[in-house]
Amino acid sequence: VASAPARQLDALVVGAGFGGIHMLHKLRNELGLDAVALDKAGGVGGTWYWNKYPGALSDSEGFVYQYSFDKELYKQTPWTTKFVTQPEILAYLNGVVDRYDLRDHILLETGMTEAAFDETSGTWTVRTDQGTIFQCRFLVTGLGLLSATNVPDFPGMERFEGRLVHTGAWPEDLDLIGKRVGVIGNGSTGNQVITATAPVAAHLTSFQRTPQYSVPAGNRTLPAETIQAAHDNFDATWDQVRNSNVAMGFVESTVETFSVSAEERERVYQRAWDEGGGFRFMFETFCDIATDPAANEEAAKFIRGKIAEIVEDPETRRKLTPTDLYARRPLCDSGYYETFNWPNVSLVSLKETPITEVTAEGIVTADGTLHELDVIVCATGFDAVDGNYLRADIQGRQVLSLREHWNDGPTSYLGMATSGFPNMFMILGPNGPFTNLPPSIETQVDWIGDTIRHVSDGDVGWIEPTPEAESRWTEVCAEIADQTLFPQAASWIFGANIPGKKRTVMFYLGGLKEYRTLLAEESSAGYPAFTLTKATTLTPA
Ligand code: FAD
Ligand code: NA7
Repeated sequence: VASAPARQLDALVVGAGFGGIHMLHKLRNELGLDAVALDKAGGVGGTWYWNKYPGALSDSEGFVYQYSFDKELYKQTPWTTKFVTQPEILAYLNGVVDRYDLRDHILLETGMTEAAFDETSGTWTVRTDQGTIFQCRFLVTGLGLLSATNVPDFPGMERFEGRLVHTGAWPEDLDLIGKRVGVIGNGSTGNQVITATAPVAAHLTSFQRTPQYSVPAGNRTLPAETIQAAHDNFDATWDQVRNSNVAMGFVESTVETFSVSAEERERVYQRAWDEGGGFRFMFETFCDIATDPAANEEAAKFIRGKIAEIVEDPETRRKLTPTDLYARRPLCDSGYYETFNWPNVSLVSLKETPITEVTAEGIVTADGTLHELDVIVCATGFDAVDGNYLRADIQGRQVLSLREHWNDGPTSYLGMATSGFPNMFMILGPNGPFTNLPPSIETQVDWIGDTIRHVSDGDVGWIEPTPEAESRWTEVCAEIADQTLFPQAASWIFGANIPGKKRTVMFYLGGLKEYRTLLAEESSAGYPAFTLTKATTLTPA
């Protein structure tokens, strides 16, 4: 079969979430380039298109979980609560797409299957699962860092006669009212699904592998004055966000846990517990919870005490109480521990009784119990950061495949570019910042836009980081991570949640402020860590 002719573009954006949408706007409306975006999803919105499970809510506060590049857009955002629900965020992103006339330039239900760089023409050729081909100078990937679903592989799963779903690919027709629901996983997502489903399900069984520390979200309708203040203080708010570490819209603590009395510590933890928010609890209370084991244990003890107060049944309480470090992404909830006091909710500790098989009727655990179910919800997380990159066939210069290049774990320079893959820019690629993500996405989109302009305007054909710069960045990320407790906890932040995946550093934990400084230094110095190949050496496509 003869293939269709390639569509010529200046730039192709893959992914239409927060990252891809902003990038497409930048390329088309600010740089005036001929650019198109594609997404394998049936709608725009990325994470917020896919995760339509009950209870899906941001864990960044709404006033900073949005774009800041357009003050007028910000003023129009109609959110009234502290955290924002999935339908609200999805509606917001659809509104952004329409506001900047992007919809006609986004191809949905179109997945990138292959991308290959041709050194002679200096262009990327991208093939899709729809048989379409694109040829472009710049390839920007916003494939999502929590997007490639991790579906467990228990014996007999194919025999289950009820519905088996993953939260990250939630079917819109699924109704959990009156059903016997089993939820595997109790991370950020599992915690939300469990809490939202218990009130409507006939019975809910939580299959828990590792107990989690969680604090209240404290989600509530905000007073009109608070919302007005966010609009009035737009510049100051975003200035603070960009000059902070986790970019969550609060001032991170500089107070050490043991520099204050035990009574003061209790008061500070309690205030954060009452205010709500996982990131506030971990970073606004004291500065050393994520770095000092003793400080970490002190905060953990406070949460364990709360679990002891909340959960009535001693056996359930024991199973729900974590004993290890408080060093995963900090969770918050809308009544998670309280849910286990409900008569229609039960908890199975998989550490004590692992799942042995799935049958037509439900899940069987090692004690021989058959948990009869109508629906199995896999809230089992994602093959984070590089998952979607490895699912596509991406070839750089000299037929180097990204899979080979990342054989020892995903790497990049500045979280956005990787050597051997010229003019390819990743939004939220490996070793990018670990923050509230929209401000990091905007930082990267601005930098990528400036870099593409630099390459387009000059006599440069392509740009790619040197292998030395990439290795150095990987080392920097590992060194910073090692100063924290995060690598010691098994979580997706270090690739520890996927069976067989190598445990590597996948984030720059140096904070957004420092990250922005490094990016500005790189571009203002004329990209010293990159190789710039002259356009004159290229043959026109
Ligand atoms: P995504 O929104 O993941 O979009 C990536 C898109 O790329 C997807 O639509 C996918 O279909 C598409 N894609 C991937 N591969 C291909 C391919 N080969 N071809 C075509 N299309 C492809 N972050 C926060 O900062 N705060 C929060 O409160 C928060 N809450 C979250 C809650 C949930 C349930 C989840 C899963 C994530 C949450 N995140 C949160 C992280 C969230 O992913 C980011 O905030 C942000 O939405 C990422 O945007 P993105 O555009 O980079 O990626
Ligand atoms: P997470 O945080 O990776 O949580 C996944 C959960 O699923 C966690 O409780 C895991 O247990 C559990 N899990 C994973 N695989 C299995 C198997 N095979 N058997 C039993 N249990 C399993 O993903 P989330 O979707 O909750 O959150 C990801 C991010 O998205 C989150 O940080 C937010 O930013 C949004 P474990 O703890 O590994 O023992």
